Amino acid sequence: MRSAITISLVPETKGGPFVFWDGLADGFARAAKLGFDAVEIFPPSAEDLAAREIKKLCTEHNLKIAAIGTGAGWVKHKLRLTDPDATVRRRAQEFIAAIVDFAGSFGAPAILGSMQGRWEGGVSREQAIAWLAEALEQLGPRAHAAGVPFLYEFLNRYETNLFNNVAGSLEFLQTLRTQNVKLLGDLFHMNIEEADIAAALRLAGPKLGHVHFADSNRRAVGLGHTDMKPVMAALREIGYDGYLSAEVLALPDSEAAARQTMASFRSLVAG
Ligand code: LER
Ligand code: MN
Repeated sequence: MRSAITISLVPETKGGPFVFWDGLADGFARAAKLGFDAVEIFPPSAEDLAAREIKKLCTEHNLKIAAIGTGAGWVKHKLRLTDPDATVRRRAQEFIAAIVDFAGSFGAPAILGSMQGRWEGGVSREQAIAWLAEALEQLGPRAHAAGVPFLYEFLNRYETNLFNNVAGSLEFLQTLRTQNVKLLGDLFHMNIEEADIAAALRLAGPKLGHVHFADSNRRAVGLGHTDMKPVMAALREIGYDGYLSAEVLALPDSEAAARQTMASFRSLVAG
């Protein structure tokens, strides 16, 4: 398993669960100094990312891109894959596709989290799920062309009413033709929704594509009450060899959250 840490380039998400906030050069330098393997980037859009600058930073700091998030499509642009308006759904899919392509060129997957939206108002659950499936049937193969999976992140009940746990998400993925959508298990959401996080990870098995490494309270691992021993045992048991990517609050500050994450990563992965 490899370590990663988040950099948000979206001022509108200030106070959200990202560690570094002061631009790519700053985030890369600080991640490298603490010994992380990779960074996960949360950009305003694909167009706001400069491939050359990122290539240079990856080389200079010997860091990989773990994944790129699409959440700004919702937070900043109010785009959701399950919006009742067909134009909004189409723009949402294009927004994500551009990030899939950009991330793919770095050998990294894109993440669908909050842009999945929710079913509500005149949109039935069946309809919302059908729209989500339709989008994933495009995005999965698109990511496959770059040799990476597309990551579907189930969220806790306060953030979506589509899928909140591994069991429901897996059942949904099994209805898709594409086999290239993998699950992102965010340990914060899982702490809220799963009866047993370790059992849920075992159930996900080879379908687990990425992990958001966060404690019960969205702080760095070690600063909440999630029992990480069984979680790590489950990840080892399923042969998970992806990233543990810190999507956590910058508390008490970015540097301390990053250091705490690295200390936890080292003791849990080596232990
Ligand atoms: C996205 O990765 C996520 O976990 C959301 O809870 C952030 O709003
Ligand atoms: Mn997450």
